[in-house]
Amino acid sequence: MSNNAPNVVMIGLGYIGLPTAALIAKSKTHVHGVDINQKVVDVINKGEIHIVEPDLDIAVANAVSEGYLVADTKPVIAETYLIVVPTPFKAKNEPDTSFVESATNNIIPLLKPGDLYIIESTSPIGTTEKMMTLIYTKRPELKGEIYIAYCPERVLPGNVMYELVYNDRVIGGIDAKSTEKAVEFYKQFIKGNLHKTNARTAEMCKLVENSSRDVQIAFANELSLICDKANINVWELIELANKHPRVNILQPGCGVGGHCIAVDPYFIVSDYPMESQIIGKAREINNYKSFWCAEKVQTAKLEFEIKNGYKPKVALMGLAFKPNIDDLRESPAKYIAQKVLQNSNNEECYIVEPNIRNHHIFKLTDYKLATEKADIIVFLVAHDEFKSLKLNSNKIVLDFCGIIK
Ligand code: SAJ
Repeated sequence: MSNNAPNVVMIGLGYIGLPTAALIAKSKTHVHGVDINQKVVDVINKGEIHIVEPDLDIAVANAVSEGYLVADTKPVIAETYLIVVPTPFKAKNEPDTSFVESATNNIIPLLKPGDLYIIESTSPIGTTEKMMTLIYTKRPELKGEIYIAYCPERVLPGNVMYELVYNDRVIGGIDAKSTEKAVEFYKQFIKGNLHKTNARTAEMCKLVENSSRDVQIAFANELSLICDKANINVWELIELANKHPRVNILQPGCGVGGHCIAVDPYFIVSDYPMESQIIGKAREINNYKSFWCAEKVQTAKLEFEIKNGYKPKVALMGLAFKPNIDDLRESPAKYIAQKVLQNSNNEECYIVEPNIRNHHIFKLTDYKLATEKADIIVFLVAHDEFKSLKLNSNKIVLDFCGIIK
């Protein structure tokens, strides 16, 4: 057990802040974790966690029991301050940096010469400079006396504890000495390479990584729409095109979900609407793909009823935002299921999500039972379980994610 004053204050104990706090504490650095939610603070101080992430439970339990991680609703004096709070959206897809601003305001009275202030939250370009101005306006005597930098994370949910250590990081200070200071800090915990740049480039780098993926998925989704009209199997087409040594097309799906790829491109589009034509269009295409899938289901139901004289039973296979996870955040499959249920004309509809036991809105059905009973089977998410299903040939199958290819 250790009682020293904290070296690090971590503001925001969510999906990234808590694993990062636990990682830093593991190297016997004292971390004072801050969250506005008292329940989160209480759970962590018991050595428990409030989010699902492999190996995080053990890391937090150890950090708390050894006295290197303490959670609180208020920051205290430290040497390094990390801002890892959400940057959500206001109306019209404009990023809301008020959490970053409020976290910064809370630590401004605590800052002293020599301190290091780092933002990790995904942020619009110029946020770090804006926070620098905020700090220096309230504490002009600190001008040039503290270090300010931006360092985004790029971990994959489900593999956070590994990727936090081994992924490369991009670190951009407001000046060269801030960059150096931040690199020295991260060097203590990170084994990946640390790449130096300025704050604006580091901010843009995070946004560009996820926008690039969104644009590539939009290309695959656009191909799927063209192929549907042209009567070409898009999965076969992409497999063949990817035989080219320098072509690597991603997979179409029922849209793009999650909290990053479907969101971050708007940070660029909202500030640079005239210039970000492809980035903006990719968002539109990927959103449209979900709408298109829902319409396809509707058309298939009507055609079935006209042909057979009775209403079809429909199985909607998958609700998660991507394969083999239980996370429904910003899920296009969930959006499609909701739309199909809204348009329902009393047909029986089986909702399937093998990674979730119960859901407060959707009544879930076992995936094998649903495919046996349904007349129309709609594959929304390419979960592994679905790939081994033996489907009766009299079923109508709408495969939006490449299960039967
Ligand atoms: N998707 C497709 N086709 C594909 C690949 C993905 O339709 O070929 C869809 C998925 O089904 C899903 C969405 O895109 O709905 C996003 O999935 P993802 O696996 O690309 O990304 P996330 O949101 O789980 O995590 C990403 C990660 N980025 C990449 O894999 C490039 C992670 O590295 C980032 O740190 C994270 O976003 C983040 O926090 O920004």
